[in-house]
Amino acid sequence: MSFRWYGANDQVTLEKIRQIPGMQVIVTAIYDVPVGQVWEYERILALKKQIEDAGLRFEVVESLPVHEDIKLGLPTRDKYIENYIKSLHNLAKAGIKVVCYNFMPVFDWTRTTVEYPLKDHSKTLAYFKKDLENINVYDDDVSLPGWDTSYKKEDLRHIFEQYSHIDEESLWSNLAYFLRAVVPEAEKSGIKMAIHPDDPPWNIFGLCRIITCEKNIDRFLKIVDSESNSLTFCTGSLGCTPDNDIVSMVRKYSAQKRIAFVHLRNVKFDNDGNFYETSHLSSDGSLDMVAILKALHDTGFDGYCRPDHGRMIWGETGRPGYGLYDRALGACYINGIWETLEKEKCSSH
Ligand code: CS2
Ligand code: MN
Repeated sequence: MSFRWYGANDQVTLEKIRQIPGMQVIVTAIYDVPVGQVWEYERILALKKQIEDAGLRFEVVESLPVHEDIKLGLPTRDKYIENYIKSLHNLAKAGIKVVCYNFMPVFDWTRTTVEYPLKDHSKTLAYFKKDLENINVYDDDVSLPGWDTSYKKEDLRHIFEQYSHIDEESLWSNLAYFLRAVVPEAEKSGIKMAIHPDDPPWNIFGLCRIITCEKNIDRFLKIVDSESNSLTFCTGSLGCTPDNDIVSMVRKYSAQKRIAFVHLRNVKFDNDGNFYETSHLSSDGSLDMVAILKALHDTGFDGYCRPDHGRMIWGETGRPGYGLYDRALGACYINGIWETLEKEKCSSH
C-alpha cells in the first residue's frame, strides 16, 4: 500500500501519512527539475532518506515525465531519451522499483471542475462534456493542478501548432520509439516502467490520446514484450466510461504480470461522456471495488497500489484530489477488502 506525496511543500506530511493504518510506501517525484533534465542520484538519495527517516519506503516514482519533444518525435528527442535513461539508472541505483509516467500530449488529467459538490457537501473533481466544449484553450485561462502550469498562452499556441501534425499513428510510432530505447535499459536496471492511462481516455482539445482501452493497451504491451513495459492500471481513468470493462481488464493484465502499479479510485459515469469522482466505496460509484481487488487477488498481484484521488471532506482544503482524509479512508477500505480476500483464501485451503 502506498500514498502519493508531493514533497516538502505538501501540507499532507510524511508524519501524517505514516499514521494511516498499513501504509508502507511513498510515491513521489522530484518536482523542481525541469521536464527533460536528468534526476541526479544525490537528489534521489536525499529524498529517499527523508522518506525513510519518517518510517516509510521510497520505491515508486510518479511521474518521471516524458518531454513533449519525445511525444512529438522531434529530432531533439534523442537527447531527452538519453537523459530519461540516465534518470532511470540513477533511480534504480537508489532502489526504486517502479516508474509511473504517461504519454498524454500536453495535458495530464483533465476535469471541468475541481469543486463539484456532492449531496453530502463534499467536493470532488468532475468532467462535464458540455463545459469542456465551451472552453477555448487559447483564450480562456485554463489550468488544472495536474497540468504543467508553465505554459503561457503563446507557448500553448505553439505547442498546439506542433501537435496539429500528430495523428494517432504518429503518436503510436513516437511512443514505440521511446519504449524501444528505454525499456531495455529499465529491464537491465530492474525497474518496471508503468504507463498511466489517459485521463479521460479520449481525445481532448483535438489532441490525440491512445492509452485508452483494451485494444490499445494490448497494442501497447506488444510493442516491447517485457515486464519492464507494464501498466499503472488506473481504475478511475479507464473506468470513467462504460466502454471499458475494468474488472476483466484488471484480471487479464494482472494474469499477464503486466500491472506494476494500481491506482484505485471510483467514479460515477453516465452514458453521455460525463463523470465525477466518488469515495472509494463501490456503492458510491460505477466501479465494483471488491470485484477489482478480487481480480488482482486471484491472479496473485504483488505489485504496488495506492488510493488515487479523494474528495475534499471534513473542511479540508488543499490540492484538489490529494487531500489526506478521503485518500486515507480509501486506503483503509482497500486494506479491509484485501484482508478479507486473504483470509477467505486461507480458510478455503
Ligand atoms: C495521477 C496522474 O492524479 C492523477 O490522476 O494518476 O496525474 C498521474 O500521476 C500521471 O498521469 C502519471 O504520469
Ligand atoms: Mn491515476
